Amino acid sequence: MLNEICVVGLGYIGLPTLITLALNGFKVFGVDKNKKVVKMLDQGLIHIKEPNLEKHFGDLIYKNKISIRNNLSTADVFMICVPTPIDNDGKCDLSHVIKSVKEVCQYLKKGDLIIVESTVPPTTTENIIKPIIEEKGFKVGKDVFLSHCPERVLPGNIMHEIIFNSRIIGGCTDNCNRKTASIYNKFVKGEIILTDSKTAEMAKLYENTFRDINIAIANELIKICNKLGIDGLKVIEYANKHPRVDILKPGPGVGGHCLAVDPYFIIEKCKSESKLIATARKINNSMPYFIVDKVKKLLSQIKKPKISVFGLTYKENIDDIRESPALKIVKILEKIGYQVQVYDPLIRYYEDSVIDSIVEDSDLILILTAHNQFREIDYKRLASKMRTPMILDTRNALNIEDEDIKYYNLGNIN
Ligand code: SAJ
Repeated sequence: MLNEICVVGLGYIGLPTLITLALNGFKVFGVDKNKKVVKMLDQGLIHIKEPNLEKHFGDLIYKNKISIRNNLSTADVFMICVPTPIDNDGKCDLSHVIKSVKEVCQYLKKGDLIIVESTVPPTTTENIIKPIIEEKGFKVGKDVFLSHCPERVLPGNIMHEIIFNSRIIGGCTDNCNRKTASIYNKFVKGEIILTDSKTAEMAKLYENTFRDINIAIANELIKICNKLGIDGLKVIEYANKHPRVDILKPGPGVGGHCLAVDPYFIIEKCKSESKLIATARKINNSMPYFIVDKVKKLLSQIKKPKISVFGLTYKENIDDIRESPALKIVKILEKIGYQVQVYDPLIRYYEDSVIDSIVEDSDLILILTAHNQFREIDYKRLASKMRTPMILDTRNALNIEDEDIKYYNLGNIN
């Protein structure tokens, strides 16, 4: 019987997974190496911002339905949700996964199940993780069970998607699939697909790669239209009226721990076959420089320009700044010598009056993330405080038509 589940790694995926399992009646405990995180969680406080997480978590901790620990111990199921960042050579850094699997092996007993939810390069489960377990004398599929079941939830909507999205289970054997499905069947309302581990690994990577390539199409279109003096945003709007066309949104670049990272896990395995993927990455990585060039042009006639950046997170309405193109843009602007002030109410709390002091005497509001709050701002009032009332909206989040404000987006800036 698979009675107790240990979730290893309590970040953006592990914590919501732990909560969902507990809400669905599983006996669970969570382990994280970060002592600060463990201390916070143990007090019922959450270290990440994600809708509907805190209210459930506080309640579960209060009712002793979840315990948080610094170290592993025995369990029946181990779910590995640790990060797989990219290293300096552009390759997947598997060290957290490998370390976690080795630690799990110290507590492994016959009948246990290990599920790797972390995103990994294709063949990792079979060629790297399985041998670590078998080295300890366990036969995978007979003594213990191993599957890759990639997380597919969208930050900002995790608690919904963790239940309603379909799941791909890539077990090392049919037995591994059966055991793994018996866990997800209890809380997933989407389809549960059973396959082998390398197919599951690749499907996960290609979902994000598909999106990255499609965003690159939108970003490249903006550059082309810009050169030809065409409003690229209008081109996207009109082209998308075709029943089989759906061009995504152009912007200042692609961030986050998924789209900006996962494609490299394919490139590292098959460099000469993945030219389109690599080109898309290059296009998306070039967008911060494209934006900086536009900013330079807008401010070229202004002495000691001051820029107010709105939004630092990698996308709207979340507090995550990992791989955020906004960070890169701010860094370059500061290096050039511009005076830059950042306003991001999702990262820290500001008194109402702070926004006024941020835009005071400013020459440009540069919108890099489309938080909902930014749509509710009275820009006419803010413009009256600026030295040069100019806005560059890289996310096409606003639609300002006001003769007192020079409003630019990626469609009308040349
Ligand atoms: N972006 C654009 N234009 C768009 C859409 C997104 O520039 O039209 C940018 C965003 O601003 C952001 C980046 O792309 O910087 C990524 O944002 P996202 O919302 O596309 O995706 P993530 O990284 O937050 O989450 C993705 C999701 N994958 C897919 O939608 C295929 C999610 O389902 C995955 O679980 C997650 O990656 C993950 O963990 O792999």
